[in-house]
Amino acid sequence: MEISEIKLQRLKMPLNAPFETSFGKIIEKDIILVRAYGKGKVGVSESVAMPFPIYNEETTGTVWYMLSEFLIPALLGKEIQHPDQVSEMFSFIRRNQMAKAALEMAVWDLYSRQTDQPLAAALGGKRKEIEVGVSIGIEPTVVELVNKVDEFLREGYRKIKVKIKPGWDVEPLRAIRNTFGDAVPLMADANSAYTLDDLELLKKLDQFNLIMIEQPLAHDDIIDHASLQTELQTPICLDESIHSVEDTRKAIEIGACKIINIKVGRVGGLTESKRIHDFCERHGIPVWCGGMLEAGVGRAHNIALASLNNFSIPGDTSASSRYFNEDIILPEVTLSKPGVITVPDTAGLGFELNEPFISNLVTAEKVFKKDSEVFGISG
Ligand code: OSB
Ligand code: MG
Repeated sequence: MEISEIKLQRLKMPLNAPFETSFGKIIEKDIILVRAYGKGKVGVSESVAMPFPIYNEETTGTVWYMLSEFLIPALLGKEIQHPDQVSEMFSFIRRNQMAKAALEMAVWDLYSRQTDQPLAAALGGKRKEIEVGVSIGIEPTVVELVNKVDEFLREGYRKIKVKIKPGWDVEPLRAIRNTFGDAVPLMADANSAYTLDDLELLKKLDQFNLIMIEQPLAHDDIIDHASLQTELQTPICLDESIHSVEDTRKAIEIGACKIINIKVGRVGGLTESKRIHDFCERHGIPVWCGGMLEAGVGRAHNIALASLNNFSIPGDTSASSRYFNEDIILPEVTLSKPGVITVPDTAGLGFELNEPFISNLVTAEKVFKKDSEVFGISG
């Protein structure tokens, strides 16, 4: 396969409600939609970087820059046999996983459309449907949080994840357990808001029988997480600390976690996601598919990935309506039954772009062609 043309579009998309975490509040999505063209087909993907470097060091702007200056030139016009080669072609560039993923995922979609198979099948996924959960931000009050949990449990979501931070941890978790009981699959995500100085507080969370606690300590740490895990009954799940299968191996080797959250953007693409999945499967470590408040294209990629066997814990890929009044794909992502999303069985992502809606959201556009002419309205 050869990629003859790539189009980038930067889109601003309103969220239907602000989403607050320990690192800050997100009020709108600022994404880059990537289209890769080859042999009459087009593959699409979506950059998941935030507009500010608060979850990791990348931003929508740095992804645009890395794609334009380095990644697209490295790929355009090159003959490749399989999308697994793309991450190799990008390996000379340090880090910038979200930028790399944005392009690599479009190539995966293009490949699966060209070979006329669902992306899930191209990745080796066997599940026909995936169980999903929902991630709930830090709410203004415990009552509002409990109401949200109630709403999502009624929709049948199979896992409730709540964001925590110092001062918003024991009380909200206790309220949820007191209201809904011990059977609700519940977890907490701290987004690196604690240190080992908070050990006594973190130990108190064991009483809530959480499925896991996600990334309690620093975004760049595995050592302290390993010490913490020896003190906690609750399994630790790593998110921010894991960027590759090598990070995964080291974290598991030292006992820093018992579960891994795989985000395609954070690890540089679908090939690396699969490697992490396979490594964890061989080592008896369950994985689940995390989210970055993706619009539909990113959501569709997550659904395909989560069809792999070792995605045995419900992920964060909720229905489009969780965050958006209208989505950039058609049909939008819906629950086919309570807490379940059906994996599409048509070629590629199995969703089409909602072009009229997208054209209203575009703030910048750039087209790259094989002969290296660049066209764009801005950059
Ligand atoms: O830590 O998992 C996270 C959203 C943005 C950045 C980081 C995270 C999240 C979420 C939301 O938890 C997951 C989703 O619903 O997409
Ligand atoms: Mg997280």
